[in-house]
Amino acid sequence: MIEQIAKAIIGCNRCVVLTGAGISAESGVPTFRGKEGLWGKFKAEELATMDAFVANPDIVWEWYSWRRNLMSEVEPNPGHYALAELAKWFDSFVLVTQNVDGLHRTAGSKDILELHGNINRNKCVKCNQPFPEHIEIDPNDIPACPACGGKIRPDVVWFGEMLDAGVINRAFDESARADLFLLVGTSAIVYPAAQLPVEAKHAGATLVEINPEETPLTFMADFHVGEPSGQFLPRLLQALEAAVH
Ligand code: BJW
Ligand code: ZN
Repeated sequence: MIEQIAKAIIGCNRCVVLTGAGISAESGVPTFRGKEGLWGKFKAEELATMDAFVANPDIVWEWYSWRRNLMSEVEPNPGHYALAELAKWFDSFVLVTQNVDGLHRTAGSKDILELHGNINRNKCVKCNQPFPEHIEIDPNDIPACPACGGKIRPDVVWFGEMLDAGVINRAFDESARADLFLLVGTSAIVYPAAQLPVEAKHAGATLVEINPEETPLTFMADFHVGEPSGQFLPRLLQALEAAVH
């Protein structure tokens, strides 16, 4: 199948990739769902919502501080590096990620759309003004916004919150124009991100899903690769080289 996928890719000019927590799993970042997922231990609704932050800002910050520390210690894996290298095969290559860990940038990817923000940034919960990033937050002494006194929160997108309009609109535009869409390491259940591959497919793109598990979108994929992305993506690069030499 890998040769078939390589052959399909060589005919394509515009690629959009959507990644989720699974691409960073092999770097040691826990995913959200599934047996080993983050939310097996912590309840999502209790942590990744504005209601949770208003009720228990200290608990929410405990969780984010723990994840920040964890993410500051991990490195990109072969899957991230392979995606950075894959860009050279296309006229246009846009990497849309739901992840907040910044590992695609560290791996050298260029055109990145971070749909759910970045865990290293901070902002005011009331007026949204940015607060300096990479500042360690003490969950028991959360800093106040210099402009309005609101509590500082991580600059990520919680359930029930709108995604940045410029970012999500560009992701939809690029998806509608793509001739190849790679869906990598996401459970494809969180919207609007999970709508992007659907748009691409409806506009005629070839859809390739790379995920050891099936998802609600597997049925519409032209190819489903049931392997970890850190193993498959480097092999895909080799198959592309082999196909043109
Ligand atoms: C591997 C692997 C390996 C493992 N290789 N693969 C009802 C009530 C309220 C809201 C809604 C509702 N119905 C719909 C909504 C909308 C809601 C939504 O979609 N909910 C669904 C759960 C139903 N969406 C929103 O609220 C969004 N905003 C919005 O819609 O605005 C409009 C609106 C306004 C007001 C009201 C309602 C709507 C915002 C969504 C924000 C999501 N935020 C989070 C947290 C980000 C910050 C943080 O990191 O803390 O984003 S939640 C979490 O899920 C995180 C992720 O980015 C996102 C997606 O998860 P992902 O990445 O797919 O991870 P997993 O763990 O689910 O999957 C990992 C996959 O990897 C698995 O499939 C594995 O098999 C695979 N894997 N190892 C390859 N080695
Ligand atoms: Zn403020």
